[in-house]
Amino acid sequence: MKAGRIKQWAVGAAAMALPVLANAQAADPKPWQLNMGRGVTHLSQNAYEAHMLALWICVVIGVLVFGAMAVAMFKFRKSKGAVADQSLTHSTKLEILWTVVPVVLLLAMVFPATSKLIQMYDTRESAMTVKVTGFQWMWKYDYLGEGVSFTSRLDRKSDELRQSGKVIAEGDHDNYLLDVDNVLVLPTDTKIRFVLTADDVIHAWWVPALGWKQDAIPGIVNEAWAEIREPGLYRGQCAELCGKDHGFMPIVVKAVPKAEYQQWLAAEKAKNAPAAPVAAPAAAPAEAAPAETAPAEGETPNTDATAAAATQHAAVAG
Ligand SMILES: [Cu+2]
Repeated sequence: MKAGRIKQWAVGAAAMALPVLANAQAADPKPWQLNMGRGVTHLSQNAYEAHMLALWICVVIGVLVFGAMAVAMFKFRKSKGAVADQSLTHSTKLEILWTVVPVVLLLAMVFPATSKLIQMYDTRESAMTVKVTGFQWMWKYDYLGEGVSFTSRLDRKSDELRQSGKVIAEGDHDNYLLDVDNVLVLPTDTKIRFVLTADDVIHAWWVPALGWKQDAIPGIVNEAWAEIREPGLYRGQCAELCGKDHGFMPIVVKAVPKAEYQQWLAAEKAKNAPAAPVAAPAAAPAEAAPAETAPAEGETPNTDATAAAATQHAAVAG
């Protein structure tokens, strides 16, 4: 029992040390990972840098403060005959020092942090928009302007395992509760705007490798963006307690090179194609024709995605 636990700790410590030694954090969080990862986007790199700056400032402060305390306690201990100094009740010099130093430190952190936050909210000049809608308990993705949309829910194997009542062993599933049936396919090196909303309760869409999480709130459209640098599979989860199956609505993003994405998109469109000719003649009586041109015009500028999102949202709800 005891040996088993020691082994467990040893394995954990090794797993913890390995990424540090290799100086390479994988995009997805790993068990026993202590530091945050760098992620695969510009924004995640920004978050990592802001975090490391604050972390190192805290480390230096910690070493200085606890070091001074340790020295004081050891050097001026009672057994050595130390007597407490009761005369120091006020020192203007010290007060100025311990006001100025924190102000300088805060300023050193606030300027880079602010510029990073501004970048984070700048969704202009994005090449495409994906609408993310949270449902109890799955996600729906709409590639706005492309006519491609699908839902993404927990993979069947995870679902069966979780409902089987058995204790999950290591070999049962490679990505237990972190796999989905339909992954969100995105192109790399492309500025992708996300508009996020929800159909029922508040959810939050979170893929750590992208560097942000954003609330998905019914009746509100939130924005975010990502430009993924490396192709790969990035996993995430809902990050807002949204009901009993909150833990069972994972997210999987598959980032592929642009050409591959275009192929995938064409294939998805082809899948939906057979339905289109059937719908078109039905909605084409003479009088409907002018009305039909209006939404087509509105669809072209990307700026109107909020309205488009609202329309699609209503369609989903119905
Ligand atoms: Cu949730």
